[in-house]
Amino acid sequence: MKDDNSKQPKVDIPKVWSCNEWDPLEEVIVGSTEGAIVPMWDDVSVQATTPAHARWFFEKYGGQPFPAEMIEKANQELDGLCKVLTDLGVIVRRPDAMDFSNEYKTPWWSSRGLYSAMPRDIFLVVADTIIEAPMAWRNRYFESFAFRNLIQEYFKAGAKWLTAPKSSMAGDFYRNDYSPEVPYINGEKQFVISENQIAFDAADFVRFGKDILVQKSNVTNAMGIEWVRRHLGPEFNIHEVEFGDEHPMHIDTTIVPLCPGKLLINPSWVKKKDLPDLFKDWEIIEAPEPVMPYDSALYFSSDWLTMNFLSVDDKHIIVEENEKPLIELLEKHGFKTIPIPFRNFYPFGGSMHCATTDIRRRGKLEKYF
Ligand code: ABU
Repeated sequence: MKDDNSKQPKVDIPKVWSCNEWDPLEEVIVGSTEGAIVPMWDDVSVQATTPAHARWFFEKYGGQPFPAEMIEKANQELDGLCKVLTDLGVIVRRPDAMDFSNEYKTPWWSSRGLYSAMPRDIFLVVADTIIEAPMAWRNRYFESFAFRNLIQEYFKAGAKWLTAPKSSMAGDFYRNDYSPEVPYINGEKQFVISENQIAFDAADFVRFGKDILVQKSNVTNAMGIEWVRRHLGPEFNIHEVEFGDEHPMHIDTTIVPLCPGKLLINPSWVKKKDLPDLFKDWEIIEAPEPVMPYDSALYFSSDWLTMNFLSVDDKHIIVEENEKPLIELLEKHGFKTIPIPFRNFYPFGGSMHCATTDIRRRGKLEKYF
């Protein structure tokens, strides 16, 4: 995969440095749908967060490549995102090509891979540290290797690199008694993964400088959160939050910080009164209903990908061009939007936030609460 490494970073901050979602973006990894493989429907971890309306897609294509036309259209949109970022002066890096159709075996199970489309799920950059998540889907066990050359390059340039212990993902890691139809038992949210081994995806964390919010989900458990907390140490406060998403997997369609003091919330899952006290002095902005109908090609996600945009800095936000109500709302609140087509990427399970991971944002590690 070609990337643009021709521009050299300004050197007065580390090569890898990102503390929040809104500081000026200087370098970013953008994923790829090249070689993407459709998961099997009978995979319980996939079923737990997959909309029932998408079952036909997994039954038809499970274990096979995504249809070529879907891959091509999504990759065109990714290339468009890369061009917009490059034109804004952001250095864009891309993963290596990897054959996700190869079946691999561990002592407990076998699987094919998924894709390298969503680096946000794998890598959490906290200041100068890249945290590589252990993941919780078998088809994502080796996904980080598509990014390995990049991460090694960043390591050689001085970044810290923590890789969390991977779960065996053996049968007892998943809960046989879990049913997506029963999201709560006695008021307690249920998840398909157990607590018997460490698990988290990076996209269940959202960074506000020295405070980081995280949710338990169908890919992130309490042990995983504790692992991150201990490794980041006392300089950081890791706040566990829970909202109304019945099948949570990744927090970046639930709450999205826009800049210090402004938080966008998904009103169908987050009630203002349920936000942690941390936000008592923040302006809370409710996102408008998504434009894309939920019965369409959203195979892997909720319809709230509308909120899964990418901030270039605290005033400029790259958004999906069809999300007119969101664009209007953001502009009303003083942000400049940069609309681009990204609808064809949605069926892979995310939008621009998922499709990227920050490598460098120019700013300081601060407290915002
Ligand atoms: N990977 C982000 C998807 C979150 C959601 O389904 O809303």
